[in-house]
Amino acid sequence: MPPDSTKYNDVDVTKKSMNKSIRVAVTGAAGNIGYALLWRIASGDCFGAAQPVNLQLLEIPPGMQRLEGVMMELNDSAFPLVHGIIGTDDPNIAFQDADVIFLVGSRPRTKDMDRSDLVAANGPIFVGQGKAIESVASRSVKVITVGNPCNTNALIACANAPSIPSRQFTAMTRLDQNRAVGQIAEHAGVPASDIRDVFIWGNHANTMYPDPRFATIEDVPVTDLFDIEWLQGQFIETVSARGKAIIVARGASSAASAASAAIDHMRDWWQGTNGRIVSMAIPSEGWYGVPKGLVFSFPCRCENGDIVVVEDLPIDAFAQSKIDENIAVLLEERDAVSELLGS
Ligand code: NAX
Repeated sequence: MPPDSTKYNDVDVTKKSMNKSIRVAVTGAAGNIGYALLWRIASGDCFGAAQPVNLQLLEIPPGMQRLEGVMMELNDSAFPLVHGIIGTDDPNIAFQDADVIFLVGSRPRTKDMDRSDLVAANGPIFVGQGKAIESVASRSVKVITVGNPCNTNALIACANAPSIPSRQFTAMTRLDQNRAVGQIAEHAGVPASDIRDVFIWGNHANTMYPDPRFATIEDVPVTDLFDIEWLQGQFIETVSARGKAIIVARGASSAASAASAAIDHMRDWWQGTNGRIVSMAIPSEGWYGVPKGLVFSFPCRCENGDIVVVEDLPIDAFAQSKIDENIAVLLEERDAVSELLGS
């Protein structure tokens, strides 16, 4: 091994081959998703084994003591790729020069809340955080919104950061995509790695449409393998109700799988998808008839740090009805938060 190299916790740390450290901000860092997410970022799963990170962690004041504990544990993990950690309750400090921001922190939905309560409770958080992004983040920042209702929260953050290009704001539907892949893999008795090009249209909500029409298992179309009744019935129902089923089974909402999906989303955006189609909710530019600006999950590919919507897929009557249903729900959510979208 060269003299400036060392192997530590199974990562080869060769200083000469390392990139310059990037600043990665995570909000809600002391929450359940944060607890799973931070270790995956720190180990190199997201940005690669040659990419050091400075972690900039945001909590609200009641979460600061828990955050201190999380930071102690991160320190105790002695990750070679972690070049610094700060914890703060001020978004202007957490987002300072951030290259990547994971917007996770927000209130999870409780039994007594319906979707409009959730929009009302969490929307204002993303006004303040959008403004902080506008003021202090890197101009090329990549933002993923996980906190629910994530599509509309991304819209609010984006609207409050007018000088950052809107294509740098995304919301996460990757957990829904991964759930769809998991269902197909289980149904076919194959590993998830054999399946490609399943993706989600629309909103991260129970109206989402997991589209299996272009999916393949080892190059065989999924539509040749499974009957249409299952693909348009139980498959969609299971994927869209999966979050609730996890809460019933575990007594708590999905956290490890959500963190894993956030890593998949950002890793693909950062490192590319190598031709695969993935789901990302991004501000529409009118693709597939989705009104401009609405943060909507589309089939995407990533290359050179950019997200490109796959624009030429045929839409049948069933898919169109699902897309229309999601447009209607997202327009309603947009109307409900209109006063949070700035001028
Ligand atoms: P937790 O309640 O465990 O953690 C949330 C953390 O955010 C808490 O530590 C809280 O103090 C902090 N927080 C609240 N407001 C904040 C603010 N203004 N700034 C910074 N931090 C703040 O929830 P967790 O299970 O981690 O879930 C986080 C969010 O992800 C929820 O909104 C949840 O609904 C959402 N999810 C989104 C998913 C998706 O696929 N898009 C799936 C999983 C999850 O349900």
